[in-house]
Amino acid sequence: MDHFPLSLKPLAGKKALIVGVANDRSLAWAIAEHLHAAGCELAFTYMGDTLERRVRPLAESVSSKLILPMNAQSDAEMDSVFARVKSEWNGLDFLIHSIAFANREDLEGRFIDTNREGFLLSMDVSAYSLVALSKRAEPLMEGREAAIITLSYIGATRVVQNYNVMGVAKATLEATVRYLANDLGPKKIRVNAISAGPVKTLAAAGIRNFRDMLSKSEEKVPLRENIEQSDVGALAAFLCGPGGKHITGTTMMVDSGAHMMGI
Ligand code: 0WE
Repeated sequence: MDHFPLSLKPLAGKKALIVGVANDRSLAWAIAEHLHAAGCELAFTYMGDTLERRVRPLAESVSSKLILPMNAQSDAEMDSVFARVKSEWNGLDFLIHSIAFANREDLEGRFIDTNREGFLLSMDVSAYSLVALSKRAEPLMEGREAAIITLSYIGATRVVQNYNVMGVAKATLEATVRYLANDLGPKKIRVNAISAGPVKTLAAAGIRNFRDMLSKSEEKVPLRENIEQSDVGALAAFLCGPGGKHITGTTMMVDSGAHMMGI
């Protein structure tokens, strides 16, 4: 048995759509770099002109020819993205979903103060978008041993001060992963979440006391060091490769062991 086939580009010829790169610190970008290093061809989406200016040079640095606008709240824009992916690639192996949003005022104070609009906005962008994208990816992924990966956080299952409505949205996202994995399993499409420890990205910038949170967690976690973006990239590449073949419906923790500690 050839347990360790030698291949420098284990994902050569595979195609991935990456949703959620904001800049070179993004978890989605670390995943893109790892998939690119494994030989994968990449497509990217961005939301708005400001992010386009950040995403386009990054995408071009990995020879991406598909750089497309997409607001996660727009069905029509999602349709356009998948129409382009179909016409350019006629198939898709991997979908990376790395987007979330809550109103800034909903990421502090008491969760109980979340209003209907803020709650639904966070759910729509952070959780429903995975359903909407997976539905469109399904016909392109059939017969390819494809994989869908999303990003979560421990606030989904434990109360994290100030994470508030995002925690509820991430709980929904993790349950969404299980139901999608059940629906798509018969088509050999795997669906998993990566739950990452805190990292300094644009999404974390401006979160109150985030620096304190990082230094506190570094002192307390079993491995005594915070994660890096590349830890998430490496796990995503593993899940997309042969090691992930029978892994679906899970949330994998990349958090230096934080999740299993009491208090
Ligand atoms: O999921 C997240 C944050 C996602 C996020 C970030 C922002 C900042 C800007 C969602 N919506 C917004 N809206 C904005 O206006 N993380 C895992 C990072 C994060 O955010 C926190 C954390 C951690 C960790 C918020 C409170 C407490 C901890």
